[in-house]
Amino acid sequence: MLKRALSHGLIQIASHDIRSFTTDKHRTVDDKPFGGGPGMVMKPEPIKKALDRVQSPSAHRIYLSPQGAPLTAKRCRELSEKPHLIILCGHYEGIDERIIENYIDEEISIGDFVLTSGCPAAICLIDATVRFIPGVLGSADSHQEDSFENNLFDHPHYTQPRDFEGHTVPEVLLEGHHEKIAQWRRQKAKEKTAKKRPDLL
Ligand code: 21W
Repeated sequence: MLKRALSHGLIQIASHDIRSFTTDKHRTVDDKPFGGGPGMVMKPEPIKKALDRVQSPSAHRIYLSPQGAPLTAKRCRELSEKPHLIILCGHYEGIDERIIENYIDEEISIGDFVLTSGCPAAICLIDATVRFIPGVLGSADSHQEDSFENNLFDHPHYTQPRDFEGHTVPEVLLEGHHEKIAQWRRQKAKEKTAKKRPDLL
């Protein structure tokens, strides 16, 4: 889907290696934390240089971190309307707090679990956001119908064969009664959501 959005000119993506904004021989991007403790912290200078390089008047700067606000479909839709996102990914224990305080508009997390860096989170954020850009999804696969936007999961899906290892397809789907099918799907969507994610209802 990202490939489609790129080839249709609906989005542009560029990635920038913060190490290429260093000036020392060893291309140092991290150092020991002031105050002591385990792990390394990303130094502010190469990050600031990288941010300056990609800055534009319309840019919205996001820092991905486990301490950010949890990402939601609503926020993805809002972000999809912004003309330019700068997504900063940390590594090691994180980045120097002065970058976050002074040069970041918003700190986002993708969930309560620990990744090794912000990079996989960036892929998730980009993927979930690009879906909201008009023309990226075909009209058949409209995000209007998605769970999290209407607080209901999708109904179950079935395809051929009718009998898979003795497990059959619900009769109602084979009878061609469209109103009955719609009613059954609404019912199943509710049941599935109530069972798996009662918090959404
Ligand atoms: C993981 C950085 C753990 C720092 C207390 C003190 C970006 C992420 C990330 C990472 C730590 C996101 C610790 C969900 C994520 C990310 C790398 C802190 C341990 N705890 N969304 N020290 N989860 N993760 N180190 O991990 O950069 S968005």
